[in-house]
Formats: sequence, C-alpha cells, structure tokens
Amino acid sequence: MDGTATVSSLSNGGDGVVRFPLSPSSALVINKGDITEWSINGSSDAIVNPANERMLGGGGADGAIHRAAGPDLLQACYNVPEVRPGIRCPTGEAKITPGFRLPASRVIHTVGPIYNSDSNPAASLASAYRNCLRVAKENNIQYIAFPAISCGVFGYPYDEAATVAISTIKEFKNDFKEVHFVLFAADTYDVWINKASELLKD
Ligand code: AR6
Repeated sequence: MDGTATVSSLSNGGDGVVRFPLSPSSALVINKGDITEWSINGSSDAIVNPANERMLGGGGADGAIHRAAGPDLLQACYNVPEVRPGIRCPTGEAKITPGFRLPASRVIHTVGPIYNSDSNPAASLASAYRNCLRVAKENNIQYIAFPAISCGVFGYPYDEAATVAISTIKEFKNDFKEVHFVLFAADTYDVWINKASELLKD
C-alpha cells in the first residue's frame, strides 16, 4: 500500500475503509460493503447504479438499489424519456434521479459495457465513469459512491476495470470532496486497493 493512504475504522456499514488523497482538498475512499447503505451527508451525496439501458431495474446492485429505494425509484426511471424505443440510458451515459428511501440523496444511473460484446469496453467504461462524474458536478454533488461497474453480470475483468475506473476519477481530482468505491465482494476490494496504491502514488 502507498505510504499516503490511511486506514480508518468502520464507516457506513463497511469495514477496511482506505483513503487515498487525490488533491489537497479531495480523496478517493475505498470501502467494503453494501452501496445501498452508503451516505455521507444526505443532501449533496449520490450513489451510482450499474443499470441496463432500459433503466427499469434488474439483478445485482441494480436490484438491491431498487429494493432499498422503494417503488418511487422505478416510477422516476419510467419518467426518464426514451432516447430510442426501450432505451433510456445508452451504454456509457448517465441519468440522475432522487434516492427516495435510500440514505443517499440521489441515484446516478449508468450503464457499463458488456465486456464480451462491446467493441471497445475500456472506452465505454471510461465514458460511464466520466458521465456519472459530469452529471454529479452539474448537480452540485460533493460526495459520490461507485460500485465496480460492469464487474458482475457484465463480466468485466476486475484488474482492467479498476485501471479504467481510477484513471478516469483522477481526471476529476479537484471537483469532489470525496469519491468513494463501495465494493461488495472481497476480491474486487483487494484489486481496487492494489490499483489505487499503484495509480495514486505521488
Ligand atoms: N453494493 C455494492 N456492490 C454490489 C452490490 C451492493 N449491494 N450488489 C452487487 N454488487 P452488477 P454490472 C457488486 O452485476 O456487472 C443488473 O441486472 C457486484 O459484486 O450489479 O454492471 C443490471 O440491471 C459487482 O462487483 O452490475 C444490468 O442488467 C458489481 O457490484 C447488469 O446487472 C457490479 O455487478 C449490470 O451488470
């Protein structure tokens, strides 16, 4: 681990919280845990939902987020206009809704690439992270939490995904107080800690 990272105690239901400075006023924070339980201040925070292009729920983190937010989230997703028949959020784009019953105030829905069927998965995954951060900035979000987008059902290899995720977040190093990852599985958590140590060295 990089010498600048600090490990703090339990926070937001996760354990093993590790902070990496991004700039003098900003940090990347890696948590193990359930993203549906995450919140920093309940008014300028958002969690990212790794959704699909229809934006009407699914399995994995998407299913957990809809269950925790309650039925108003599904209604808000229905109300997002379709850009093509059946498609509300094309791969790599991002849409924002309220968080309803979630502790976080907003949900930013994005769609990562399906690793084996996207012609340029790294570009699509970078676009998903970049558009989430852009939408968050436009909405004055200061704290944002990501899961490991595309690393479940969509089959993205963890090490490659972590490289894209952390490199893209570095582009926004002055724009947020804290950018979090909340990682459910121990294997993604370990890969993210190692990759952040490598990419966020001074
Ligand atoms: N908190 C944090 N991370 C979680 C949680 C949670 N509660 N639940 C799962 N993960 P996935 P994808 C992790 O499959 O690959 C859905 O059906 C999980 O261990 O949720 O982008 C959508 O509707 C994995 O590391 O998202 C789409 O159709 C990571 O979150 C499709 O899955 C992402 O896994 C999206 O697939």
